[in-house]
Amino acid sequence: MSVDSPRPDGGSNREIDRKILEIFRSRDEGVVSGEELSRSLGVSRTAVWKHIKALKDLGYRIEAVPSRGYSLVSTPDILTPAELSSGLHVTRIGTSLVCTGEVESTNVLAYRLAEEGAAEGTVVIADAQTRGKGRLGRQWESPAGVNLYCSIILRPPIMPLHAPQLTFLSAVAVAEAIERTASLTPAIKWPNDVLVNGLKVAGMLNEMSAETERVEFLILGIGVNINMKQDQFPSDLRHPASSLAIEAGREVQRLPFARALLESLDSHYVRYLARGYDPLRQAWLARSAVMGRRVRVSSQDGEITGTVEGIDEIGALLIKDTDGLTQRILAGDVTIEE
Ligand code: BT5
Repeated sequence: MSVDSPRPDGGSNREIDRKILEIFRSRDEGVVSGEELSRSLGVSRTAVWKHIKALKDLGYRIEAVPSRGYSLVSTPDILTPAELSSGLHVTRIGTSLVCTGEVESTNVLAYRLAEEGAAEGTVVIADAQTRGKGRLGRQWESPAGVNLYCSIILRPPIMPLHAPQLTFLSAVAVAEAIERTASLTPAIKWPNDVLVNGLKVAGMLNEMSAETERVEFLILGIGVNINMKQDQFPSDLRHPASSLAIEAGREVQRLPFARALLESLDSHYVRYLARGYDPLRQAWLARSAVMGRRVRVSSQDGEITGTVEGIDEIGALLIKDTDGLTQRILAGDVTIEE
């Protein structure tokens, strides 16, 4: 696993931080001597001390245990490559992690890295976004320290026509991560808003660079409201929104959530590459908030009202309209009517 990004405090040598944390966690009592750290890592005692200090600055509580060494007392809920990759079981998505403090938009950064040749599965995560992007030029409110903002670089060997299939990957993985870490019941609204108790807790923005016959890369942008408070939401919400913490009635740790998300993304993507779209489509349908429901869809072509019959082989929404005809919707905003 490569862990290769500048860390939020501007330092480098993250690999050593990661190893230090790994050594602490491999101990039952959690106490490790400075000498042992220095020997295992092949660096001087002074270097060990500097790394311990840097970890403390990031919020790790590391205490000196007289005449025995150091003890890791607690871990902050910060999204760093060292923490994310600790105990992470992935083979593609999340094998390279880029974590930064504040960025304009993780999608913009991921797009640039992809143009520069970043590998498939590279994940860009930011603590805050100054100009988080929603769909169609809208803004995504992205305050610091509370939520997850991430973008995944994929290079699937598929035609651009089939790229919308992968938009479902994010929604299914977010829904699974919510089930696993927040004990809530999520539902997916087409194409890929994730709702809890009918309120939007996550949004996705996918972007693509392609030639006629070939996808060069896809960027899956995922924003999840994890611990955002009521007064942090914009007042002009398009869809009633909430956060996992508000719905669960307790704080939700970002780290385990992000790990669960990456593992779900990875396993569904690996399966997609091996077995195609159908398992993903089934997983999406199993969590759909719109199947069989009466909905109104507004798009560039106007509005259609009807009952949702399913999604087709490229991800278009199928609606039986009021005249009994099946309409195929490729893009639009869905409102559930009843
Ligand atoms: C979306 O757009 O739902 C896509 C959001 C994607 C955000 C992620 S964060 C990581 C990655 N990097 C980016 O720059 N973007 C992606 P849309 O369906 O157009 O919804 C946008 C609308 O939702 C806004 O116009 C607001 O009304 C509302 N909104 C803004 N911030 C929100 C938030 N944090 N939670 C819920 N609703 C929000």
